[in-house]
Amino acid sequence: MKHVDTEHIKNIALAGQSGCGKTALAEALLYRAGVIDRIGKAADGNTVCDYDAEEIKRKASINLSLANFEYSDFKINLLDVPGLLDFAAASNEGLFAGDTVIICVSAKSGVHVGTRKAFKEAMKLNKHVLFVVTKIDDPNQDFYASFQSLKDAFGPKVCPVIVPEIVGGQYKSLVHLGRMKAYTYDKKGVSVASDAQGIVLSEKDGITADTMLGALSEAVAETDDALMEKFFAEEPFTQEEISHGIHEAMRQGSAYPVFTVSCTNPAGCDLLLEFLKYMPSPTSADPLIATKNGEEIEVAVDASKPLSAFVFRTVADPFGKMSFIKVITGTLKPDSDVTNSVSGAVEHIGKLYTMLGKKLIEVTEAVAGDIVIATKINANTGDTLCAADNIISFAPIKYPNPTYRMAVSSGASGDDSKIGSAIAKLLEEDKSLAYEIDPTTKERILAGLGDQHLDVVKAKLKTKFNADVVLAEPRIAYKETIRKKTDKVQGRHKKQSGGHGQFGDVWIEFEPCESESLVFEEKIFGGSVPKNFFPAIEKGLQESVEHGVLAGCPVINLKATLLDGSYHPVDSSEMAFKIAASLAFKAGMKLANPVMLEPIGSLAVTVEDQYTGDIMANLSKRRGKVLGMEPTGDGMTTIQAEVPMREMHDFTMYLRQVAKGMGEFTFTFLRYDQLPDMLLDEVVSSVGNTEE
Ligand SMILES: Nc1nc2c(ncn2[C@@H]2O[C@H](COP(=O)(O)OP(=O)(O)O)[C@@H](O)[C@H]2O)c(=O)[nH]1
Ligand SMILES: [Mg+2]
Repeated sequence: MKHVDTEHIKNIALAGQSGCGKTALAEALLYRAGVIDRIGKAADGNTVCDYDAEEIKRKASINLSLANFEYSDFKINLLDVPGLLDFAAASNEGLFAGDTVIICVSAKSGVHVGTRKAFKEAMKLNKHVLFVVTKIDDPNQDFYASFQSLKDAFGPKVCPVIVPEIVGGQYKSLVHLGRMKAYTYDKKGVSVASDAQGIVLSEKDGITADTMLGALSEAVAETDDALMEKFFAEEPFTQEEISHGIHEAMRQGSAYPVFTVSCTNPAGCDLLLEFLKYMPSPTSADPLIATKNGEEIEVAVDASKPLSAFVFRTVADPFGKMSFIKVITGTLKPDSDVTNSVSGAVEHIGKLYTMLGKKLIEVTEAVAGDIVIATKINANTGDTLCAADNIISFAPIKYPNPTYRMAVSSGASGDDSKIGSAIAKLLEEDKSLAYEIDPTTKERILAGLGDQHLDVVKAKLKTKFNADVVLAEPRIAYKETIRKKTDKVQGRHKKQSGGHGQFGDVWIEFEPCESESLVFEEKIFGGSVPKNFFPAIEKGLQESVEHGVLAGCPVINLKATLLDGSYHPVDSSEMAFKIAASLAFKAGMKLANPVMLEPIGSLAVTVEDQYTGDIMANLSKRRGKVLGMEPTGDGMTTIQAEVPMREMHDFTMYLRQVAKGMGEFTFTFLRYDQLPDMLLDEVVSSVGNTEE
């Protein structure tokens, strides 16, 4: 690849609902730019961007992939972002690296959850947005309804640039409103242009090229006072003014241009490629937040400064790592030493590559704004690589909270110890995955964004690290306690077998207490039990509280006081007193009104205002208690509640459905409450079933 400067780099993220044609658009653009000579299909598993075995199997993107190519004087870095919400971490990384976000929308169905989500994320990061309506060749297209759905969802800034001429329900040509030319395409995506003046674009919707030009002109007028005056005077704009105006409007963020394409029978891709060069360069992006010497600074893309670069994605495999790096300042060179400001280590950069799907192509440098791949370095996602005299750390990318939890084990056959190290590798590449061992149930818990996410994690553990795992709903860490103080209860162990006998006899009083772990006291007068047996008695009780009398769950908030007992000078032993204590425990618990406790979590769930009613109704079905509601100021509301943990396993998937992909929540353990009686039998039998 030849040298390109920062101004000639275009980082473009393709985002939107899964299935809306992002991977297909990347394919069509690569084809039209002459990089590939045939268009692959998701259904055939042969696209450039969906090359991972799991993507081919699922016929959908699950990873962020990169396609670099040159077009006229420009280097285009296309980032194909997965649309499925389960893989939102990859989407956040893609939107971080892209300077322009192309949001794809299908002409068949218009705006979806994934469209809104992509738009919202792009707005949060202040990226430039462009809409591309795909599938115009489909017999079921309804472009003008889809276009209207864009306007309804994203407002008057949605601005038509390339729109179709629909005749008899099918698209006939694509009209470039700036040029007032209609393009008809052959099978290879080569077009012939004709005059579009006065043509009817959709008879059904009563739309002509002139009405659409009016909408475009309005957006253009917004960019400049002189143009606005001209617009109000109803003087037509020159082509030059329109063309310049669209680019300017996009740069200023005062318009979101809409293009129309077919990705499979390529049409409109030539016009989109031409437009790519007008898209903002990396220097137009908002500066990044970083820390330097403990102070927060802003860093803009600038090739003339010393090196700083951000690792925005990592791919782990057993043989080493592949790091995706965006250079922010300076130039990153192969065979050079850089400092990792997060780990403090000096890292040697070997070769550098650009990428075309899975194909690596060696490059000799990466200037500020460019995206490259380094292999076999130690850096992790979120690390900053910088010059030794310019130690800075960029703020990490924000990731969604992993809330969907499953217990992971090697099943009947395998070796659980292998799982931990394989998962540790995946944690390096996937920032929306979490792993912990539950302190009570001792289960290994994997947390991710949803069932598909963990399903892919499971498949990767197998294919990459040869670890076979089984996922199951996590057990709930129930506990037991007592509600009543007992009188003193006897535990007497006496056995006469042959020579030596065994004898231990204790009287213990049990009562509830504040402390979670067992409190043991003794109030023995006159040596009815010799002191040296106290530790054995306490140990007997400690072991006993591990398994309560209701369902065998740990007993908490219990105080035991040793009041009396008796001993035998020959037959008494530590073991005998330990057993006596456990007998007293068993007898005492039954008299002390034992109850089951369930863990309660503290929930903070944020959704768009209109869904709060649904969520509150649902939380009450989950036996939740709503404590309060607070608007967050951007059309969202946070609901605070306390909900039993056993009712929350499927909340992630529920919330996604109800909140249309826009909800988020945190849920953390708060305390134990008594389990309602009506659930006692169910819980006792379920705990019994899982206890081996
Ligand atoms: N007819 C037609 N099919 C398309 C077009 N774009 C995408 N598709 C098909 O729609 C499906 C989903 O496309 P894909 O690119 O994988 O969607 P993604 O999830 O957004 O990456 C695939 O079967 C594509 O072949 C298009 O412009 N026309
Ligand atoms: Mg895709």
